[in-house]
Amino acid sequence: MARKRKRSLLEQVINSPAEKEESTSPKLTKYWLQRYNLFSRYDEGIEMDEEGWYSVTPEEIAVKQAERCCGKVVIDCFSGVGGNTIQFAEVCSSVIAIDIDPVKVEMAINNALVYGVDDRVDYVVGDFIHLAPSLKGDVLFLSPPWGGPMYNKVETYTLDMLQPKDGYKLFQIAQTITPNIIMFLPRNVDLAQLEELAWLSSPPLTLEIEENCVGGRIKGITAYFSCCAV
Ligand code: MGP
Ligand code: SAH
Repeated sequence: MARKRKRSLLEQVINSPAEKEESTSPKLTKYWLQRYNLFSRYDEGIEMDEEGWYSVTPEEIAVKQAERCCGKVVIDCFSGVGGNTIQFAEVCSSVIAIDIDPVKVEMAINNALVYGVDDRVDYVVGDFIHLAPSLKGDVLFLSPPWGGPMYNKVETYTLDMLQPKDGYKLFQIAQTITPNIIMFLPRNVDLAQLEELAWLSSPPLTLEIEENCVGGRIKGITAYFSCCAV
């Protein structure tokens, strides 16, 4: 009996999506080791793919970002496997979660179910750039692709390196929806460029910059733009 239980536990570990990712892609090991920082409920059935592993916002950071949006309608424009979407859904009135990759959206739906918040999220598979003219919300959250885990190989990360459009263009599109814009960016981002985004806006926007740490290590920078307090 004991031996049988041991074998089935081993099978569970080998068959779990995390172990599959880890075994096929050793470069993801460092993210897998941080899995409970990414999702505290990781063991309850969280699903990830390669880009999800290196892009998901750690839960502690996502909670903090969401606290700033209590009661609002938030558009999570690059929602990935749902690290931010879940935390927005916990405290916001509703969330529109957009991702261009249908596999990510399936995973995000599964992950929101794990956290029991799926009923407060509307999922859209699509390109944020094309969808923008039809979107309405109080706060826009942008955590776009940074160009992969090599983003930190340059000393200063400039906004033109963001994808799928450069940061200036993304910001311009975002402003057609709301002035309340939150961007999650690399820790080596050019802060002067963020200030430029704020004061070049008409009317100029307020900007608050937050350094986001987990376990004493900086993971990213959050920029909160607003015409008034978000
Ligand atoms: P990291 O620098 O790849 O990991 O990403 P870590 O563990 O800090 O590596 P170290 O060896 O430098 O200590 C740090 C965090 O940035 C990740 O947990 C993600 O939240 C975020 N992140 C990383 N990338 C490559 C992206 C991205 O392309 N898009 C978004 N939105 N977030 C990213
Ligand atoms: N904040 C997310 C991670 C986002 S990673 C989390 O915590 O899980 C960036 C995401 O942007 C990827 O999932 C990628 O599929 C998506 N993406 C890339 N181009 C896009 C576009 N044009 N429109 C919408 N999503 C896009």
